Amino acid sequence: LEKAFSFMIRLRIPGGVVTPAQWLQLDNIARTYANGTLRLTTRQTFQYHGVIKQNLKTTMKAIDASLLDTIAACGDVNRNVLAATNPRHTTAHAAAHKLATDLSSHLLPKTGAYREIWLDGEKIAGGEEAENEPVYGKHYLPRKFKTVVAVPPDNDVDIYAHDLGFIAILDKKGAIEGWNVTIGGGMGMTHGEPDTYPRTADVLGFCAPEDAIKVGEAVLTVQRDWGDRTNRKHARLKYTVEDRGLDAYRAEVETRIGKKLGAPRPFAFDANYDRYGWTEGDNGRHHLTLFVENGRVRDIPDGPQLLAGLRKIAEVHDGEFRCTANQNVVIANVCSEDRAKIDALVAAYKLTAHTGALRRNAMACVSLPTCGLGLAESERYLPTLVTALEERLAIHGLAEDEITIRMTGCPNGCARPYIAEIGLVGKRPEQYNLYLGGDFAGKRLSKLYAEDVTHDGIIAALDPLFAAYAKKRKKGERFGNFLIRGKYVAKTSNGADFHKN
Ligand code: SRM
Ligand code: SF4
Repeated sequence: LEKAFSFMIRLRIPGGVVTPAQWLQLDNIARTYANGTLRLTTRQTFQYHGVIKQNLKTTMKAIDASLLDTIAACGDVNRNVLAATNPRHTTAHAAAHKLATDLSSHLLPKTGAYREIWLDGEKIAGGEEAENEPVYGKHYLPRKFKTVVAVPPDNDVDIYAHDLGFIAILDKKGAIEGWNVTIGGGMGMTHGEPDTYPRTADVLGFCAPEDAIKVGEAVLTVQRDWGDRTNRKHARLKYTVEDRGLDAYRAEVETRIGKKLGAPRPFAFDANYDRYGWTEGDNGRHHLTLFVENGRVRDIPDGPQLLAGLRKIAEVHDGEFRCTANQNVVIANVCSEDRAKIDALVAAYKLTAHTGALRRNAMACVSLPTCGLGLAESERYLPTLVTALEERLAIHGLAEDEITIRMTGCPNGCARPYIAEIGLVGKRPEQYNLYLGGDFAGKRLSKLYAEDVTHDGIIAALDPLFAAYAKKRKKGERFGNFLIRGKYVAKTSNGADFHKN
């Protein structure tokens, strides 16, 4: 008798946009083949958990029938490409989404193995030969590679956490003048191994719109050729930049594209959160951003009925759904006349229940029970911790203050904890390392503040800092910045000094 293996499946959805028809199909797959939940991830897509081995192929075919796929959602390739979601819906947002989908298609492995294995496709002769993989060659990349596209002032895609990024630079009319290109961000590290560290990306230069794909490909192929293939813990692009230097990397990219990059243009990010509630886009259509606690779309008795509610919305909605990189969902492109209908469903299914300021800015990775790498709870525990912290915040008059808090069950950093104002990283069951001093826009790395803390220890560590913040902050000063100014924690300039105190 074979063991009852169960699997996680991750979709590729560049820019995170799905139609209502696709949402209904995804919802149906969750209830038929997975554990009855849809999991929005920190990279604008969905995961299914609990798909048993005998249902794998049927599930993959159902995903294919919804015109979606899982190609390159995992592996040493360019992963799902993120695009700015916050639905101000300007022409720049449309351009960001287009660049994300174009990059995703251009950097997709060309192998026919996916169709052969999962969709009963014919074997394509020579399908995996190097000549058929013009970008990846025979050996693919040394490690995973992640790309995002941002539109300032929103940094909702957390551009500083990714291998490759494009920042929209706009002209006076709001059209895309070109892109600032970033390289060398990444979160993963290993406890007790200071040679591994998170790193925030650097700005490499500026490129014209027509060069963006070429530049993206060149950044990827330099990493393909220069990345460390002897040590997986040192194989991400962030270490290649540290080892070779930003100037050498830029020079090699310029050689490969046959021209110089421009000097970076000015830009400013003010937040990496999602702007909740209704917003109106340039085209007069409306967009509703809804909070989804830790991305888990499910029905909670007496709480939000996210799975049922979003299904009902999908049945009547004629715009689209947008997944955010903060594990939330936007009901996008709603005409004025339909807003009341959507609002009624949001109320009927309690979709905006339980959303205090700290919770709205909280993110947890999956961790236990499905993640084999989890050292401590994350998704199942963070809500309880947030409830306790919100009580303390309320006592200090900070209940409505936006502070980012992120938790992961291990140091791999799947919820990007090292660029949050409060970061908690699992060490062992019920014990976490507490990192502080990231900023609200996700630009600065945090620093280790307390080691091996339990639930009570976390509250005991944070409570006096909340009290001091309430009393001594300057007008408009964010929590992370306050902690640095007050010298409660040392500032981290970049990855190499992440572990230094
Ligand atoms: Fe992640 C591995 C979940 C975003 C860094 N990540 C994993 C695996 C597949 C565990 C494994 O390898 O066995 C986790 C599956 C758990 C489960 O049960 O579902 C997992 N990662 C996730 C998700 C679902 C977290 C979430 O709660 O949303 C995110 C899915 C993203 C997606 O849709 O593609 C997710 N992972 C991230 C991010 C954030 C990001 O990319 O913006 C990071 C940090 C950024 C980075 O890559 O530097 C991240 N995941 C890792 C790493 C460490 C990589 C490294 O360079 O050291 C691993 C482990 C590995 O690659 O060896 C990992
Ligand atoms: Fe798993 Fe660690 Fe990623 Fe959390 S951070 S999902 S525990 S690999």
